[in-house]
Formats: sequence, structure tokens, C-alpha cells
Amino acid sequence: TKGADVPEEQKAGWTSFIKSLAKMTGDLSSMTAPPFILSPVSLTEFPAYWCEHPQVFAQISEGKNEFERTELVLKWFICTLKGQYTTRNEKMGSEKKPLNPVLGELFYGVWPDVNGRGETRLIVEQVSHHPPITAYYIENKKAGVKLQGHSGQKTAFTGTAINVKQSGHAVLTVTPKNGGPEEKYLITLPKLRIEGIIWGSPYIELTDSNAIQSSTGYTAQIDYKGKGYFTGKPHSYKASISKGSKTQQSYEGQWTGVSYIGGSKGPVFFDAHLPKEEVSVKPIEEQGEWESRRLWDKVAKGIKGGNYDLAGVEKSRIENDQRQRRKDEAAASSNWQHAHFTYVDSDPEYQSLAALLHDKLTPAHEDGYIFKGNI
Ligand code: CLR
Repeated sequence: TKGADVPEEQKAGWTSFIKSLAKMTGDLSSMTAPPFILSPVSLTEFPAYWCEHPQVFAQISEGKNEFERTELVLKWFICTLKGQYTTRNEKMGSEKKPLNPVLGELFYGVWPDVNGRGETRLIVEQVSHHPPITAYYIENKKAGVKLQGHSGQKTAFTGTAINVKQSGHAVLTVTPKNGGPEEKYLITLPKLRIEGIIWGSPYIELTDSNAIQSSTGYTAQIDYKGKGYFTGKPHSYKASISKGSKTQQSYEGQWTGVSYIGGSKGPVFFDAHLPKEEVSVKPIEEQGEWESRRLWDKVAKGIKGGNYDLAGVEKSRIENDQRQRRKDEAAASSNWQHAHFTYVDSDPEYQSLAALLHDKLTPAHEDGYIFKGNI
């Protein structure tokens, strides 16, 4: 029955939350949701999902030719999906509403060098509050692999599910180990549907398609289907790598499980059961005041400990401080300065790679946040 997974005392709150979804105007951040659905983690932490398999990331530059490297980029992309879209269900029992980052919020992390694969560093900054936009930069210098991107969301309620269109894109830069020229890969982002809202146990299903466009001319397209389409299994995908009009290789399976090269009887392409490595972050006492876990520490403690009054008071304190800062800036006719990224209204890397994407999966221009290089 409806709301079956909602704690008894929060059922009324859940019903009014669902009603409020109908009036939502594309931005879920402003929504007041009942406590059981709140996560103590800020959206600035999410870019870490791109690198929870640091060795798969590092190995991209070891591909022997352009096709092999495109296939390694596709494999790395697929390997991030389980973390990106199912972690909250696994850790907290359902999808949750993350903390809405403040402008200038930072998140720094590292995956240490293991077996000589090189250290991977992560830098995240909240570059916009309205609408919320998160910019990130991930680099493994030794491997010659780096990722720059930004991400935002537009949401719409269908009556039973929330459709989320991701805005933004990422560009992966690879310096091949065999001495070839630097390659760029434009990564567009999939759409998602949040299902299970009515029952009070939200989870994500990916829908439609996204693409990886290489500067070498290779394109990977990934098509997503839920239960019942390709295999009758949830979280399914089919992908293909092509050059020009010629398909070079296809892949299919589950992004949460095993996927295969060619058909479902082909050799294993990727097995999502590979253990992940969570990002390492400095202890809160050593963090700066804009760093996410320190900034939200008291709110997070309130949510985790079931002390929602404390969480609410602390959240209001942070939000009031933000409002005051914006007022002061307006009065001084100054703007908040990004620490690590420079805004461009048309990202040149995006523009040249999107032009190679023949099937109009993405618009010709998009804005971008370019990492300043102060790693
Ligand atoms: C952020 C960018 C990451 C991938 C990702 C995963 C989960 C998404 C999140 C993004 C954006 C915010 C999101 C979340 C799932 C739920 C949450 C859409 C795209 C919304 C704001 C909360 C909805 C509240 C329900 C749980 C009721 O790379």
C-alpha cells in the first residue's frame, strides 16, 4: 500500500511532500521533505562516485590504440554507475534527499597510490546555488588521466515518479602511455527516474541514452532500460562503440551487475561486483570552514542521531548566513569569486567534441567551469 515504507509518525508528512512535488518547478532543493528521507551527505560529495574504481580510471591511458582506449573509457564510465545511482539505497535503505550545497562549498579528497597506479585527487566546488551547480576536477597525474565537469539537475514530477534531467557534461583528457597525442572524451549525462516515491522507498532507474564522444572520432552510445525491456532485469543497458556509420563493438548487461561484450553469451566486459574504494578525506578538525563535512557537521549529526530539531536549527543558521552574504555582496556590488573554477559561457572543448556527435544527442553549445589548475 501507499507509504508502506514510511515510518508511521511521518506518513502525513510524506503525503504532503508528494502533494508538494506536483507544484515543483524544476528545483527539488527548495523542497521540505520529512526527516526519514533526509541524507546527511551534501551533493558536493557526489563527484567522488566518478573515481571509486581508481585503477579502472588509471588504466585508460594504457590502451594500445584509439579503439581500445575508447573501450576503456566506456568500461570506466559503466563502472561508476552502480556507485552514482545505488549507493544511498545500499547504505541508507533508499534514495534520500542530499544536503543542498551552499555557494562556495568545497570538497577535497584523494585515492592513494596503490601498486604504482598513481595518486588520484578530487577537487569539488559548488559554483552556483540557484540553480544548484557543482563543478569538479579529478586527476591522476602519473597515469595521465583527468576529468573536468559540472553537474546540475532539472526535475519534474509525473504523479508517480520524479524525472531528472541532468545538465552539464564532463570532459576526460587522456595522455596515452604509448606516446600518442592527447585525446579528449566528451561525456554527456544520462536521465534518471526516481521510482518508488508512492511507497516511500525511492530508488533510481536510468533512462534514455548518453554518449561518450572521443576526439579520435570514436563514439560510444549507452542506452538504458529498466525491468522488462532488454532482459526483464532492472538497471540494464546496451552500448555500442562506432566510428562514422560503422559499429565496431556492442555491449550489454546490467550496470549493477555483469555486462558482456557482444551478446549476453559473450565474454565479460565488466562485473560491477568489483569492490569500490571510497575517497579519503581529511578529518573534520583539519578541514577549512567551507569544506563540506565541516560546514554541515552539526546538521549531519542531527540527521544521523535523529535530532531533527538540531539539524533544522543548524541548517537555518547556514542558510541565514548565506542570505546575509548575498545581501552584503549586492550592497558592495561585488560577486562571489570561485576558488578553483572559471566560468565560460561556451566551453570550447565541449563545442568541438559535440560537433562530432552526429546524432544530436546534445546541443552544440554548453557553458562550462574550467579548472584553474591550482591543485
Ligand atoms: C548528482 C550527480 C551525480 C549523480 C546523481 C545521483 C543521484 C541524484 C543526484 C545526481 C542529484 C540529486 C538527486 C539524486 C537522487 C535524488 C536527488 C536527483 C544526479 C533529489 C534531489 C532528491 C529527491 C528526493 C526524493 C528522494 C524523494 O553524479
